[in-house]
Amino acid sequence: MKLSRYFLPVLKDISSDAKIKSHQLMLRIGMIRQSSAGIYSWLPLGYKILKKIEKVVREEQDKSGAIEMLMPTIQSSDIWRESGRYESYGEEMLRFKDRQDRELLYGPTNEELITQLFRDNIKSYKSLPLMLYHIQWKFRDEIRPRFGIMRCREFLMKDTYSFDLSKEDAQKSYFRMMLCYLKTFQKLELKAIPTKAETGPIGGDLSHEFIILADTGESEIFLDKNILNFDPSNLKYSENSFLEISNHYSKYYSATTEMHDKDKFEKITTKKSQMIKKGIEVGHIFYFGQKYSKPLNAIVNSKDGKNVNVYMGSYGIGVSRLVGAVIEAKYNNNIMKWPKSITPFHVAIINLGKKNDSISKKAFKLYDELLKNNFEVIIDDTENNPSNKFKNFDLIGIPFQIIVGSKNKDEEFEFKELGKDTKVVKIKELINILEKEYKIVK
Ligand code: P5A
Repeated sequence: MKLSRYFLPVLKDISSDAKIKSHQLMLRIGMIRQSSAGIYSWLPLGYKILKKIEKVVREEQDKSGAIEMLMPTIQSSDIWRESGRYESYGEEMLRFKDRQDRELLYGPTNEELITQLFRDNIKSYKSLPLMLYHIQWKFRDEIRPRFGIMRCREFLMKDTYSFDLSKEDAQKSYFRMMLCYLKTFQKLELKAIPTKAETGPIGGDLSHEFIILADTGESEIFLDKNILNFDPSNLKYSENSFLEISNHYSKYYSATTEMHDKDKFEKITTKKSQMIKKGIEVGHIFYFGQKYSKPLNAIVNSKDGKNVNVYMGSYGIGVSRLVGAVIEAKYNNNIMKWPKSITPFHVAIINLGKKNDSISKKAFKLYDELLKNNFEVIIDDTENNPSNKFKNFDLIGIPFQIIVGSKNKDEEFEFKELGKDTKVVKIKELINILEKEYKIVK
């Protein structure tokens, strides 16, 4: 991509409404623009990152055994009346009528719709266990949308729904998804802590929020430091792993403010291991048993011929919120560095030459060579002054930069990984380094 042909409106001044660094950066480097309160357009750079996060989330879902589908954004009020949530969901639900005077709503979540699909299509225990997910826009008429895409009204969510024949099986599904989430956030270079949480309007009696520690977070959490020592990377999707996770997260304390039990906290943690931190909720999982399958009549025939209301759970990841959460975690001292799994481009070429001079030609030759090797490359071919170019690319956050100027010999380039020292390399070495760095995502 040539920067001169891209749509990357960089701002010098941003509105004072942007209070946290992710909101400020996303406006500054032209990732998003607000179209009305809590509703955003995703410009090319922001959209590219959003899509890459979606891809990481999807890959891990698929590996866990969940199956992708797509439900609509608009739902009928009928099933919400059946579940009893049409009234109780309150003002956060955007309701409207079509030309036939039918009551519709813009889905804030999909428990009802998926339960209806299940009820109408699955009759036997032989189809269980089943996990279905989709990645779809949601609308919640938040009373106070704020912090850009972190708490907005229209947002992208990945929501999974599990169906099991018994409570025990449903709890295995719950921990299967917990493992999947731990692996997903690890791929995004984030440390997310499963924290006991309230179930709110989704309901049920078991729930964890996944919290990323960040001073700008809206949630307060109380935890035992030891909870952080858990590495999910080598765990397979097996009952042993589910047990290991369940043991670890019930052994060490973590709770949101609403669930915090001061006496228990003092009793089972030591002064040295106690932490009280702010964090961002990037995911939330729920086990709610038969809460929806009973009113909506989602019944399967069991092996011994009995009718059983299916046991369910639902599991959400704020895909669009994650873009902001990654920035909160990675952006410091005017330098952003995207995790390699989601960087919008693999490498940036900062061309310090003028139009068609020998430096520019050298930069474009390198650009062509990198494209030929399947890298996603952006080249700064604008007439901006060099210090502006450097400043912008430190904000845009592509992990690797190649600077093409007059300093180096013909076949050599200045190469640097953000936050590290510059080195001089030849093109072959450059390609080798990048290939090694991106072997997972290429
Ligand atoms: C779980 C999946 C649910 O809706 N139903 C289906 C369950 N859970 S939740 O906690 O309410 O939302 C899941 C995740 O979505 C993100 N999120 C938001 N992101 C941006 N703006 C919002 N207004 C917003 N509301 C929720 C969060 O990451 C949350 O964990």
